[in-house]
Amino acid sequence: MPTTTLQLMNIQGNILGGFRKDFQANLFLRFTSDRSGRAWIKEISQEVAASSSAQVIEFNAQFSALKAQGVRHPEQLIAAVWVNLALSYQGLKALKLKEADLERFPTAFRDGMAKRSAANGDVGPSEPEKWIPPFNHSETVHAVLIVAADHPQTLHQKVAAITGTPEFKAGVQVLLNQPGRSRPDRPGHEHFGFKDGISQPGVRGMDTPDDPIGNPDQGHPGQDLLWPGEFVLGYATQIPTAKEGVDGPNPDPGPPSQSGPAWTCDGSYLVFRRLRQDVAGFNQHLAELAASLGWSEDLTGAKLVGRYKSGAPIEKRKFQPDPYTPPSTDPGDKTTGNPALGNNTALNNHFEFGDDPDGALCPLSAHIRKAYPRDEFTGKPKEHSESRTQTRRLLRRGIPYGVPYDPYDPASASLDRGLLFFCYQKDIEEQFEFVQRQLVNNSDFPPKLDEAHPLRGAPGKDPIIAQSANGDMLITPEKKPVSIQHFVTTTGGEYFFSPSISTLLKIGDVKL
Ligand code: N7H
Repeated sequence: MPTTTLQLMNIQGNILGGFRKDFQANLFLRFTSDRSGRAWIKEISQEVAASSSAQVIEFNAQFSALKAQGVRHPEQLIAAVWVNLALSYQGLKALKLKEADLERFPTAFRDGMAKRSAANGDVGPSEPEKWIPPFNHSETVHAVLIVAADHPQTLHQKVAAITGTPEFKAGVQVLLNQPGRSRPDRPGHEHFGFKDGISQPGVRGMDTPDDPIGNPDQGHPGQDLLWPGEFVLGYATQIPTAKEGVDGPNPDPGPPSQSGPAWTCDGSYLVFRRLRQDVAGFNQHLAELAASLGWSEDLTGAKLVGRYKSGAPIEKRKFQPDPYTPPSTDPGDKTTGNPALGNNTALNNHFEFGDDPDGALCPLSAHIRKAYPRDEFTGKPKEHSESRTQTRRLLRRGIPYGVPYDPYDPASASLDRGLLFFCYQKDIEEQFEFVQRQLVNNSDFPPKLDEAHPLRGAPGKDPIIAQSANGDMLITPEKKPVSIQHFVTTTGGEYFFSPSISTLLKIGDVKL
């Protein structure tokens, strides 16, 4: 199998490494002028260069090694503060990059998120006019500076140092500082209570197979290794058609990813969405839904997401009896959220949906089945489904914002909390927008398989992130579709480009 050499020192660290810090400041910026904006970019490029994918990957490996040795708080032994920068199309324009170069960028990026809102499903309570400033058109966002640290003090110090320089003061205005922080009460879980950050695409040249001889095309079991060009420009991509004789996605390298001018190499498109979560509403709805179905709340939640709150995939539940939870009335349900399974990288991603074509275990429209359908039938010809799906993947880098919901505090329900959703990809239209439009918000996805597997109606929209007020979900083939209410609202967002470190330096030096 051909390998690939990634220019990790030139690729920003949140793209391939992923910051994975508990505290993150997200500064949405406006450049005062092209000259002073570039002067500041020259200055901040040094910080970004010290937060490359090479450094972040190495740090994360050390951190994981300490954890594996039983160190409970590795952040008390090793620490790092990371800084990355991404620019919007309006930002590139404000910096007065060459017009001919700017015109080469794809339409989705040039439009920006607000202009694409109707097709992305951001309507009603999620429409851009209702977003918080500056995303509601009150100001034009030129850039997002992401600063991430293990401790709040080090984060504040770094942000103060960055925003205190003469170059920053002259060149940049902070439109919004949106803090993100992992849940202190349940680290690694998002506000509805589910473990997040479990499944990510494997990247060839970065992730290595657990079993190089027996299973060379997967990192951890079930984690398909993809060509890095799906996420970073300038590298081999996935081939969207099956390879004869190969069960699974086509393992061969496709043509290198290209987008925009030549200087986009080693860069990546970044989608940011500020998603508000109504946790009290979700909890109440879950309780009512569970009562009406005669299931436990744990099982009902798992049916909506595709994983239990512990992270255990519902596709595996028949193999994992859980002695602590009484069995529900669901036929075949012997288990539930076994935490050991949720944390076990040999098991927690090792499943497909093809063996569950009617959604008897995992509903066809469960969140993780919609957002990454694995070997699901996605349309004819059937044999290409899995290879096609691998061209729609996202490197997710989300972090919660706001304090966790406290059911004993009446004032807690109305507080603003949710997820700062970040994801990197080679093509916004073919990846994030495709997932959002053709999968999440499409009640007919996945399509009818064949006459042997007739669906009793449409699978329904994604029960977690579809923005409509409510909708029907085929929660199990044995029952009628159930009415689902939605509790996630878009309150802001933008499309950015995260350039290579050498490109940032060139922008700073006015060489582009
Ligand atoms: Fe989702 N949730 O808590 O229910 N997500 N997500 N997501 N999501 C995932 O596997 C959640 C959002 C994807 O590879 C898990 O890491 C919430 C958007 C994808 O099997 C959980 C919000 C988009 C995956 C959640 C939210 C996606 C995924 C399981 C918003 C894209 C990987 C943990 C508030 C448009 C699927 C894990 C795979 C997993 C939740 C947003 C996409 C628990 C609450 C906007 C691709």
